[in-house]
Amino acid sequence: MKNQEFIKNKSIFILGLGKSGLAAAVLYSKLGAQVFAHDSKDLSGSEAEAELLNHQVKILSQKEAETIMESGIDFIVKSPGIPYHHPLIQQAEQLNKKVYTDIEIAYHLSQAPIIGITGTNGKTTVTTLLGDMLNHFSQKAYISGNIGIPVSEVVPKLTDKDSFIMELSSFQLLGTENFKPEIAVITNLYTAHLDYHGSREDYVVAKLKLLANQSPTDFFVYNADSDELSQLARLNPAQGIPFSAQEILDSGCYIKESDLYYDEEKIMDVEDILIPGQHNLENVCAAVAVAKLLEIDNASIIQTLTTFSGIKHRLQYVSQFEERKFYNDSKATNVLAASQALKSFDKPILWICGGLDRKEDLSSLLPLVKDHVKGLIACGENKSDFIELGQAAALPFVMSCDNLEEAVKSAFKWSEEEDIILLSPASASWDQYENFEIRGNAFIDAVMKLSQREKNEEV
Ligand code: UMA
Repeated sequence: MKNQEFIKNKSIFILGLGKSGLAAAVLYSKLGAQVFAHDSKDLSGSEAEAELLNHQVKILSQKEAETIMESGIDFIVKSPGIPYHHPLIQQAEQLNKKVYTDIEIAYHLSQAPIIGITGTNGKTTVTTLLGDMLNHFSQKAYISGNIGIPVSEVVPKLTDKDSFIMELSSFQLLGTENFKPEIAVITNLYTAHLDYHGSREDYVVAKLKLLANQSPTDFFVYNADSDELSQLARLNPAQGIPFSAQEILDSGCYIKESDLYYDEEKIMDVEDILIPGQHNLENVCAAVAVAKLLEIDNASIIQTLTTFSGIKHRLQYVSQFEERKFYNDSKATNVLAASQALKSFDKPILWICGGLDRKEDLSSLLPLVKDHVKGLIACGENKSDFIELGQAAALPFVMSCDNLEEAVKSAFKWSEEEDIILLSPASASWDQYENFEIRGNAFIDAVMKLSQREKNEEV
């Protein structure tokens, strides 16, 4: 690790001891800092407490934390989700102490160049695709950040031959000062996290900290379908690399006549890309643009795009059986997410839907159901609302089920070759499952059972 003097012999206060705070406290302590930490949760007897004590981290109460803040803390590293109106942050700011997030420190320490990926949607997919492409190319890629792997766990492993791929949230970016990625990626900019940022303007300001320190030797990979991002690319000193899933571009990554291109070169047929949906084409273009900048060969790019079946539970390809494709979109816990899924296929869908009854208005789904769905199988607490929706769309097959195993069996019975069998509940899972992951796994199990049973019957 470079610049270790940034940490050594410093007094650092860590606010929040979730995944990222815990990893940061341990790392800074190993690098010779005196580390104080506070969490509003009582950690007594936990594994986290044992690990912190093992690394000489002092866990403080709120009162003790207020006192220590007055007496010689060099800077604060806070968990990304803790708001700036937190009393200890307010106190730190009054005392003119710097308040960082872990990515600022990781930037100072990293031997490897940073690829920073943000955006409202798609950042996890782009991060994962890119990591996979780099790994196929036999270069070591380390993915980290908002994807669930704290940057402080990864930074000690890096050499200058590696790539440090970070998925970055607006919360993380807000706590940066000198942070600078060699390659910055913004997938898109909508509106999110208003409860934290207060306004779209402030949310965008946080996201754009990604570009704040870039210079002409750096790169900015941006979605050219967004006027806002295209304008930013003109203003940013870094070299702009556009991508588009809608327009043919003069350079960068784009789709032309059903083929995926980078600059003048055809990379592959879009048809061979495994993850479905227009939104995923955008993610693919973003990842390919970065891959080409890193000089990853086309074979590695193609290998990823023909085998990567999606982030688990987000329009995840499960399997193909008797010419039907099965997709698990259990993460679609609301109407908007399910409508994206329905739009993603140009083949008829047998749609398994329903879950916790939040009295959501389903009417915006009606045109999509009419255009894309051939059969609707509703499970869960709100199944009667989905049945009504299926009837309003005059679908030939509409039925309710008690569980996913039954639903998968019925969907298969009604399906024909080339059809899509999709779980996209448009509802939360808590009526029948502990969380959406367990629901998605139940769907995958049901698909596996079905294919096994049908195969046994054939024998
Ligand atoms: N806490 C306090 N005081 C408070 C509030 C919270 O002490 O007033 C404590 C909590 O008790 C908790 C800790 O602070 O122990 C914060 O835990 P956390 O779960 O919020 O954070 P981490 O476990 O460190 O996880 C963070 C990211 N969480 C958030 O940004 C909210 C994770 O992103 C990230 O994967 C992880 O670091 C590793 O880098 C998650 C996320 O939800 C997936 N991100 C948001 C999103 O994707 O929309 C931005």
